[in-house]
Order: sequence, then C-alpha cells, then structure tokens
Amino acid sequence: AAASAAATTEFDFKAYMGERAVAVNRALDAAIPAGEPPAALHDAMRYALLAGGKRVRPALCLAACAVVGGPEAWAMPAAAAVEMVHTMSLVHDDLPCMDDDDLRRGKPTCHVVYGEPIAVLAGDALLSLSFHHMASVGSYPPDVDPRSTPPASSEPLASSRAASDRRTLVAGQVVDLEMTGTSEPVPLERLEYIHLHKTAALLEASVVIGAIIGGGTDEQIERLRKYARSIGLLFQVVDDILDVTKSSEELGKTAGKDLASDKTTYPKLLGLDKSREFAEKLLSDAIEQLDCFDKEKAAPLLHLANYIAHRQN
Ligand code: GRG
Repeated sequence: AAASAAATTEFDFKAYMGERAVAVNRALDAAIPAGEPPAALHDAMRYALLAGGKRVRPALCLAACAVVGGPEAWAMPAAAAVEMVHTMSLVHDDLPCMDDDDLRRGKPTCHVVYGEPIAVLAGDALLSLSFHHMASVGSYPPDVDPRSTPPASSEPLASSRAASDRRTLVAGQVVDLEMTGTSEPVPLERLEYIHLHKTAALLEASVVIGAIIGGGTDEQIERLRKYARSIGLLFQVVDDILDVTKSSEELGKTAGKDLASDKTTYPKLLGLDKSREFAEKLLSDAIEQLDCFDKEKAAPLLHLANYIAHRQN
C-alpha cells in the first residue's frame, strides 16, 4: 500500500496508458493496411482490431520490456501481436456457437457486421498474422531476434504460441464451454483452471515476451511471470465481484444477477467478503514480485496491477 501510494503521486497512469494505446493503434493500423483485397476479410480484421479496447496486454508487454531495461520500441511488434491474439479470441468468443454476443467494446460484434464465415476467418487470419508480425517486423536485439538462430531467438515466439495453443487459451475456453449449462456448481479449482488458462495465460505471455525481448535475467522473467499470473486471476475475481455489486446496484437489492444466474463465480463459491480478501491477496502477491526492480521503472506495472484490482467496470 505504501509503495502504491508513493508512486501515485509521481506517475500519471492515465497518460501512460493513453500514450501506449496511441502507439499500439498506430502499429496495428500499419500491420493491416486498409483496402487490401479481399476487402471483406481485411475490413473485418481492422474492424475487430481497431474498435477500441484498453490495450492492457500490449501495455504489459511494453512495460515488462522497459522494467528490465530494454527500449520499449523493441517490444512494439510483440505488443501488437499479443493484441491480435487477444482480439481474435474475442471475435471467436462472441460467435453464436460460443457466447453469442451482439456487442463488443461498445460496438456490434464482428459477425453481426460481417457475417459468421468472415468473422471466423478474420479471427484465423489475425492469429496467423500475429506470429508473422512478431517474426518479421521491427528491430530486436540480436540474441532474441526471432529471425536469427534458435534457441534463445525462438523464445518469444514459443511463449506466445504457448499462450494461444491448446494447452492454455483454447483449453480454458473448452473447459468453460463444458461447464456452461451444467446445473452443478463448478468446483473452485476448476474455476481457477478456466481463468488461469482463458485470461492469465495471455497476460503472462505478454509480460514474459516483453521481458525476454528487453533482455531480462531468468530470475527477473520468473518474477514477472508470477506477477502476470496473479494479475490474470485477479482480473477475473474482480470481474466476478463487479458482476454482483453492479447488478445489486442496478436492481436496488442485495442479491444481484450473479447470485441468481447459473454461472459459477468467486462470490458464489467463497462469498463476497472472502472474494474481496482473495483479490487483495492476489494484488499484494503481484506487487511483491516487483520489489526487486527499480521503483520508477516498475511504476507502470504497479499501476497496471492496481488498476486491474480497483477498476469499476
Ligand atoms: C485460438 C487463441 C485462440 C483462442 C480461441 C475463443 C477462445 C479460443 C478463447 C476465448 C478467450 C476469452 C474470450 C477470454 C476472456 C479474456 C478477457 C478477460 C477479455 C476481456 O479483456 P479486456 O477487459 O478487454 O482487456 P478489452 O476490450 O479492453 O481488450
């Protein structure tokens, strides 16, 4: 708490995130030039990618590169790539065969605008492009350049592949789908499995890739990996808490939508107070991992953790 209070006075988090979002959006815009044929595919990719979004994963990637002493510019291709993977997972998650959502980032979802086949293909293309983009754009330091000789050079690519392949993001989605519609409450460890895979894995990859590109030591990378896992889980615990507290406010009563719905959440399994305690514990675990870094350089990661813990929507 003392560390976060001290840094708050000197660090403008809103400006930091705004500047990173502008730079990342520029990189994404350049990665998929408008008007390339086939128009429907590229329009759909650009629509999904440039429709807003907080750009938390790219910011984590850039901040992790900087905290270990690397120039941020080195991590920009990777930062754009993790946002491509994130966006494609949202496009597919919104499809009628999955969550069937009409709105995303305040706009009609990709399949609502472009139709289901193009939305599926735009997602596929974004995933392929993410690897191509990381491997072919920008300037990396020679020892981690994905275009030079393995093994160190292939680590950023391997790490991003690990986040998006069947072992993590996709596995999390599958287990989540299996749990949907069952009347049994999901056990706590199963809920944690889903969140560690669906959400924490890509946050972890974003941070670890940034740290590798920035030239972090093994110990620094492992600390940052732990930091990212904690904030990944924290993200979901806070989401679940907001689900209850927001819908309680909306309905003007104590038991909100979450407690009445089928979906298993942390407040449902642990109660609201214990869920809040768990969130505080995850936040302090994350912040503890930043102890070994220069305070000023670690300010963005500290504020990102605080933001995830204390956001209101
Ligand atoms: C092949 C990589 C791959 C994925 C396909 C569909 C799918 C498998 C996985 C779905 C994963 C999913 C939707 C996870 C939820 C992640 C999450 C916490 C989304 C919200 O993130 P924010 O708040 O969103 O950062 P913005 O819009 O700000 O970017």
